Amino acid sequence: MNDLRTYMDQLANRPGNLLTTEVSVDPKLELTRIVYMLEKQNKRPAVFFKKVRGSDLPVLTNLFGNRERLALAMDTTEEKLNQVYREREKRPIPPVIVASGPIQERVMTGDEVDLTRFPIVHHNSGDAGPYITAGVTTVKDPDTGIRNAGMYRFMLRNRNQLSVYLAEANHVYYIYRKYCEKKQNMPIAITIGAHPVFYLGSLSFGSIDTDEYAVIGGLSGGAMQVVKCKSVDLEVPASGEICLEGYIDWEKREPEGPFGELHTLYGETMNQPVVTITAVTMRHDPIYHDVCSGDVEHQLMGGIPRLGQIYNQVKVACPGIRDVYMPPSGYCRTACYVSIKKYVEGEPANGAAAVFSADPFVRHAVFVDEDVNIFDDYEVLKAVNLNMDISKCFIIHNAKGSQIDPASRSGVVTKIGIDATRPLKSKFARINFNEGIGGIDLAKIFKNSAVKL
Ligand SMILES: Cc1cc2nc3c(=O)[nH]c(=O)nc-3n(C[C@H](O)[C@H](O)[C@H](O)COP(=O)(O)O)c2cc1C
Ligand SMILES: [Mn+2]
Repeated sequence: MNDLRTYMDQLANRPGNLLTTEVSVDPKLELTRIVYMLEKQNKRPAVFFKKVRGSDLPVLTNLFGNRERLALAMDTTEEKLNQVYREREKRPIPPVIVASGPIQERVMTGDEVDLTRFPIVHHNSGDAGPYITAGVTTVKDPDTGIRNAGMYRFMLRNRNQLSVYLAEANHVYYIYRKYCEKKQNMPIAITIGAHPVFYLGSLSFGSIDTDEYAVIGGLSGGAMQVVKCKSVDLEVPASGEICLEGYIDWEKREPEGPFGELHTLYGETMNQPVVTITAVTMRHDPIYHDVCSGDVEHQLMGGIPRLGQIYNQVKVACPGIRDVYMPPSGYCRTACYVSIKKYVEGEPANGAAAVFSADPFVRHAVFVDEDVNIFDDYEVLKAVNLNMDISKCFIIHNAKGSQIDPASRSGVVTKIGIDATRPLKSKFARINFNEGIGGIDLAKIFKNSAVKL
């Protein structure tokens, strides 16, 4: 796995993909407004703010703002991104431990820890405070010792404490519950800033027994080099920028939020665990990485890693599956489009059940025939409007969803599988609009028309 800087150099050679500025910006609201303004103009560059008020560190944000950059992170093209991700995900490569790495060039412990010196971004005015949004958190299952990684947001509380939101659907929540049952604090390591493939792999949607570091190795085509943390029994990428080491208190829960969520609405204040930071390690000149919340990048980057697992599970129900996609119109979470070559009637209902089992966040699973382009909402909607028969829709009540989904009741949702495929045996034949047009010359026919063609 390369480092973040190598990747930024690659971006610098791709027009429209990396903007930099030396003008000092405020990490409270101003920084995010700049990204949102660019977004409104349909521009989605990563933005590198070299000077940020109140901190010595620069901030990189919106790194994952388009699929082109996500594909580049995986050394592939946008067209092949989904397929490449799910294929490489199946070939994990375990990490190797190395003696030292840039992420530990500087080490601060005890009273030296001061989180307020980082340019932690306050994204939106309704947020409860500044939030770390681009941290990959690593923990270990206390029973199996298997490593788990994922992205969870952290609210700044004071010099050495954060609040963390652990969604009940995620592995980390189950692991945290195991520690609580043992009345033990859960050691954690938060890596801020690393090559984007590290982020994409941490978001992989495999089983709880999968070590996401091995997935990252598989995605990048080589073992990840990791260093042992200084104050906890965990490992982090040697080539990372910043690491916060500490633990989640098994007893303490305090109000966290509101926070402007990925679907652009503010969530409710929730009682969530408290994190104490015991050590900070970083490079001599670290880059602080941020993900712009409520923005396309949050939706896009989290969407892609979910698709591989959905694909695999649906394939059991629908052997003729072609591809899956979670469109930005559903915030890359609530809706899932699946294209299949249907061999047997009923496959879409079984397939929808598979989608829901693979990803608790999906509420609407839409199945279409293979000739429908699932990357085009309009095409999918046309298939729904033409073929959907409500009596054949598959509804599942009271299922596990997402607490921050506005349509959920404390995380419990009702889901629908929509069969928008054509019946295998239909009495309706399709019009062929190309039939017999070979000999027709429009210019000749309308040569004398009052209004020209
Ligand atoms: C930018 C971003 C922010 C996220 N924030 C959170 C969060 O605050 N809490 C959470 O539980 N999941 C959050 N997620 C989703 C998890 O990272 C994701 O579901 C991951 O696969 C969970 O891994 P795990 O099941 O191994 O714990 C976020 C994802 C992204 C892309
Ligand atoms: Mn996991």
